Order: sequence, then C-alpha cells, then structure tokens
Amino acid sequence: MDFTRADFPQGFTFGAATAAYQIEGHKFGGAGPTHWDTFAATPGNVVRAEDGALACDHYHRYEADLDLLKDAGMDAYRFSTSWARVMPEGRGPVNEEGLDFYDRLVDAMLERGLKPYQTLYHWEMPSALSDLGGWTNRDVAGWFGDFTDVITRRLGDRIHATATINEPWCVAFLSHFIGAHAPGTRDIRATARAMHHVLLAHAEAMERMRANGTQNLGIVLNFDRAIPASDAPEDIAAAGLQDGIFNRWFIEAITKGTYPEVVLDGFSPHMPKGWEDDLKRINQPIDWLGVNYYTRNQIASDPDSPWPSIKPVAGPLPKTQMGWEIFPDGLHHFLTWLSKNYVGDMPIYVTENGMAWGDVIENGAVYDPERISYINDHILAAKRAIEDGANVAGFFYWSLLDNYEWAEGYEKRFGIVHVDFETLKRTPKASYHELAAALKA
Ligand code: IFM
Repeated sequence: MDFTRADFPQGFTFGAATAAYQIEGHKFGGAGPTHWDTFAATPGNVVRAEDGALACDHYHRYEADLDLLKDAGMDAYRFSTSWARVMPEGRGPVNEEGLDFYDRLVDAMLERGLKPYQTLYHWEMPSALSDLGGWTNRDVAGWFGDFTDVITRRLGDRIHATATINEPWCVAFLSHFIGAHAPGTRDIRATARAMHHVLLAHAEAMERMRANGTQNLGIVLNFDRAIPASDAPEDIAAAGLQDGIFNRWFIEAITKGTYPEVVLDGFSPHMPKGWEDDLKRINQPIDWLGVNYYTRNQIASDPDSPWPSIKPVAGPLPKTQMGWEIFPDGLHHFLTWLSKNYVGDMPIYVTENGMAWGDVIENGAVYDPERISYINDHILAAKRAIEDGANVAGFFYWSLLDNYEWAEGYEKRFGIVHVDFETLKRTPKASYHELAAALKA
C-alpha cells in the first residue's frame, strides 16, 4: 500500500464492515423469518436460490472473526443487529437469546479494543411485517422505533456509534422499483412510499435513541457517480435525474428538509398523504454521516420507457467481479461534495468500500493484487478529500469476510478474508496482510 496510518490525522478510524444476515447464520438462536428467506426461496431471485441460513456461521465463530480484525491492527468493527433475531415477529415478544448474542458480541469487541459501530437495519425485514407491507406501510416507522428502543437500551452503553439504516436507496428503490432485492416489488407507488417511509423510520429511530440516551447517531447512505453516457442534452438530463434519485434524495431530506424537485416530478402522484409534514422530523440533526461508495454508472436517456426514462450503459473502465467500474475519483468527489454542500464539518465515515473478485486458494493462500490496488487507490482518494477540507474520520473496508452477497448468493467475494463455504475455514488474503502492514507501520 502507498500509505500508512501515519498519513492520516490522529484518531482516524480504520475498520472493516459486515452485516448480520450476510454472515451470522440466520437459522441459529431463535431468529424469526425475514423477507430475504422467502425472496431467496422463490425461483429466479437469487443465484442458486442461496440464503443466509448458515452464511459464515459467525454466530458461533465470532470470537475468531474479531481476532482477525484485532490482528490486522484495526480500530473498529462495523456490524449490524438483525431485527428478526431480536424480535422474531418484528414487534411484540423479544428473543432473549438474540439479545444475549449481541451482548456477547459487543463485549468481545471491547475486550479486543475494537470500537463497535452498529447498524440497526441492514435489510432483513421480519416476514411478519413484510406481510403487512413492510416499507410501504407508514406504521413501519413505529415498528422500527420499537425495535430500536429494545436493542439500544440493551447495547447502547457500550456502542461507539449507531447508524439507523444502511443504504436507504437499496431498501427503497432497488427493492421496490428495480425489484432486484427483497421484497422484489416492481411498482412506482410502493417505491415512492418506501423512499419516504425509510426516512420517516430513520427519524423515529433518532428520536427514540435521543430519548433513551444513546449517543453518536448517524445514517449510512450509498452514493454512485452518475456520468452522462454522452454530451447529448437528454443524456445529461438523464444522469441528473439518476443523481437526484440515488445521491440527493436522502441527504437533502436529512440535511435540508426537502426532496429534489426533479425526483418529485415522477414520485409526487404516488407519495403517501401528508409527506410534506414529515420532512421537519426527517430534517433533524445527525452526529455523523456514513458514506458507502463502490462505483460509477454511465447513464443514458431511455425515451421509450416511462419515467424516469433512464438506462445504464456499460462503461469502459476496468470492472470488478460484480461488473462495477473501478473509479476511485468518485469517492473523492462525494466526500468533498457532501462536505461542501450538505454536512459541513460533521464527521464523515467511509462506512463501506471494497471489491468482489473471483478469489481462489492456491497453496493455502489467496493472492489478490486487484483488491490491494482497489483499497490503496480508494484510501488515497479519501486522503485527498481530507486534504481538500472534508472531515473524513474513518474508513471501513467492505467486507471483513466473503459472505452472502444478496441476489448474487455466495458467488461474489468481497472479503479480505476468504471463506470456504463448505468447511467455513477462514483464510486471510494478501489484501488483508497488506492492509495490516499499512496499519501497523
Ligand atoms: O454486500 C453489500 C452490503 O450489504 C451493502 N453495500 C454493498 C455491499 C456490496 O454489494
């Protein structure tokens, strides 16, 4: 790597991230069913119809997994707490076994000197609530608030930072408009509602946590650079609209209390009644912002399709195993753009950045120079953003372990630690060793 820890400001946090359903093994410990279990069980949704029932068996192996973070010289661990593990029906009875697991997990982080960065919702809606419409039902805010209260009262005294929701664009748009993630809906009315309710639920959770004394609260948003596919005015407008839906909708609502007009043009007729009145609550202060960044997309106008009449076009840059273009400048762009236009001096964490590659074990080791370059170039982009005035306070690699990559099943490997999904053996990759060397230097 072309950096060491010493190149970053004192106190800069280095860590790695995971999420509950992707690693824990959802069949253990009394967790209730989630919409991902049924989405995966429905033909055509997920590669080989794989689900998170066993995943990396982190539920039983968490101590060894946390040792990997500690041994790499990391400062923090970003993890999520599964709603359905804590409340199997999504509301009502609490699963004490689930709460006890998270208790042990957090204590084990602290024993190793790792700061716990918790995410409250990383995509596994309890099935009982999905049956009631999940994110399309306005009541989701109250249900999520109740879960937030239960889990933060139990863990809040030991958590360093809490994010309400991971990647609202995926929760709402990817899952209700594109239909690529659970619940797999393709409906503009459902989407408009989910786009709003996910922020309402964020607001409710913030209020519940402030009331119960939980501190250092934020949200994790994802950003993809939207590049016009050509200089044609219609492609420039298409990229602007994509930017509004993906990159501006959530951050504008949270920091300014408005939705971008260009997006409301399409969503207005489908928005839930009284949405304007909720914006004041949504626009409440946060303490930090999480930024997930992976790639850029070339966007063209698609006049034959109804609003938003846009389509992605394959770009020319080298791509990861996901087919995502590698574009580190985009990370610099978003960190400085957010700082200048939305959050000012508020701490920004890169809460996810990483790449999937078809890693293989050879002679007991994984050599992944592509990932080493990817990490290096993105961490240096974050460093440039700091030099250009953004208050970037930390960087979390996605992901610690190869894991359940949602609709891609176990095929796409993002980890700096290889997982053999037959034996569940962990093998740190070359990127793990390089990152550890940079952090310990
Ligand atoms: O695996 C996901 C994660 O759950 C959310 N952010 C993007 C990652 C890679 O697709």
